[in-house]
Amino acid sequence: MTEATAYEPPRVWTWERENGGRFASINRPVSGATHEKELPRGKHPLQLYSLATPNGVKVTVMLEELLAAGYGGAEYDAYVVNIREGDQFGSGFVSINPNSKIPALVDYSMPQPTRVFESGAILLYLAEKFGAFLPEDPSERAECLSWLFWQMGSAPYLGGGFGHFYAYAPYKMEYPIDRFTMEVKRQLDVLDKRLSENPYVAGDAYTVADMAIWPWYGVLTTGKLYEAAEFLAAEEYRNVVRWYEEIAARDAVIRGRKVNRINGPLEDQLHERHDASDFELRTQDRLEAAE
Ligand SMILES: N[C@@H](CCC(=O)N[C@@H](CS)C(=O)NCC(=O)O)C(=O)O
Repeated sequence: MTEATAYEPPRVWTWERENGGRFASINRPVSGATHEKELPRGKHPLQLYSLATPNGVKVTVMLEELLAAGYGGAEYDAYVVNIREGDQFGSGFVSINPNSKIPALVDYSMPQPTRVFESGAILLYLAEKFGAFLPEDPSERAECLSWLFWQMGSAPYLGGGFGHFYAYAPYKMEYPIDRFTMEVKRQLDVLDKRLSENPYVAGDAYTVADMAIWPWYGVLTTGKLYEAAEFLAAEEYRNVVRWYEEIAARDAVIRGRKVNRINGPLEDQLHERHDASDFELRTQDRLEAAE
């Protein structure tokens, strides 16, 4: 192991505004709004404020799956929250998520508008609201919720740990990359073993647990997340790859991945989603051609 530059922590930490990391310009050690900005509101009961990151995609896939399954009440308006530009610190967004992270949802079909933040809470809220993608049998439900919460507890090691130090930190450091690579490979192995015995994470049925885990650990195996597939020898997790490919081919997943996407091919970017026809008419390639 190479010797790192010695860092002696001061007695009390102080905030240096520019530490060089990818998100250094927006990250702060305090919470709350930095500016006044109302949230837009569309015509549907469900209003989503998000971005097509792995955490955002979980929710747009769930909403598209609900609509594909015939739950018309899941119609939604989706707006971009550009976290690189600090939109998550606008007063309207902070009022629906005091933690200033996407995704956040407001359900106006309730007696009082109901805010939901944390992607796992949103998936569970929608699954319970519509009675879908969450098993009813108590034992099967427990298995599904165990994997849903496994994702919520595990992904910060993948994103905030591995992804940050492998892809975003201003320079490569062996110790944290080594430590988090070990943990992420262990998590992939947990998942691979589970998927060697079951078609889906919670068992025989496709559930919110798959929707939560897939955008992180599934997409990781393709190299599209942190460009790390080769480094992690991701192709060795054959059951995860099989499960990734099967879910990637679902129509609702293809649609859900496009919503609130502001990077990549223009035909895959649907910045705002207000209607099913938007996938045909309002992706960025169409909008820019019409200008
Ligand atoms: N545990 C949260 C994590 C949400 C999260 O980390 N969102 C990121 C994007 S994937 C974000 O909004 N980051 C903006 C920031 O940290 O300022 C969830 O699952 O909803």
